[in-house]
Amino acid sequence: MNRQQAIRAISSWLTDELVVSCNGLISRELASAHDRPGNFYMLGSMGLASSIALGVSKASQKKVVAIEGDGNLLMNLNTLATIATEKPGGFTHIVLDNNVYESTGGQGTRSSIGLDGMAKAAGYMYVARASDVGGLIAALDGVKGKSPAFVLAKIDTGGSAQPRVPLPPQVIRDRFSKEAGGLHERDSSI
Ligand SMILES: Cc1ncc(C[n+]2csc(CCOP(=O)(O)OP(=O)(O)O)c2C)c(N)n1
Repeated sequence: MNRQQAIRAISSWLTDELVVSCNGLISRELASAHDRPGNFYMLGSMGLASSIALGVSKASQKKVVAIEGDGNLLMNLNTLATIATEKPGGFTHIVLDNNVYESTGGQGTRSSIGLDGMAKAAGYMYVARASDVGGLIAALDGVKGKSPAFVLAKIDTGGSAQPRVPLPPQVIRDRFSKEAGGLHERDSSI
């Protein structure tokens, strides 16, 4: 399974969830395969997709999905402890693990320690691992309301390289906020 196949499988599983995806090739692939107002593409900093998703989950009634790479999760491992402790409802955390920082040239990460084991130790209510498309769909179907849920998709490197997300950050923010029920308005009134 490569990134494109994994993103397509995730896209076919999605219903009306809000999705926060990490920077780099993962957001490019999602924007290419399944762009929708309910997607928030983190264009800049690494490590923040799941933390942003947690904040969104606390401010919205909708279910939330975070999609990030192994390098992104390793940059902010605290997020596992925070999400498991906060216990958001309807929260699914998906990691596409290719064991490298592919977006910047394929430097190796240290994901072989087992990110799913870390999520389990942190206290996620559901943890599954998949390495092919059928397994990924089964892992996602297994979430069934268990939250927070963690799905580790082992993916191969390579596959298509999509163009940059063709939307300005303000457009991504504003349409996502509207879809989420006004996160932006709520934040700016604090
Ligand atoms: C704080 C920060 N450090 C470094 C970068 C450069 N950078 C962008 S994407 C990326 C690799 C992301 O790796 P991973 O999450 O494993 O996803 P993959 O690229 O393999 O799909 C790096 C190092 C960045 N954008 N922000």
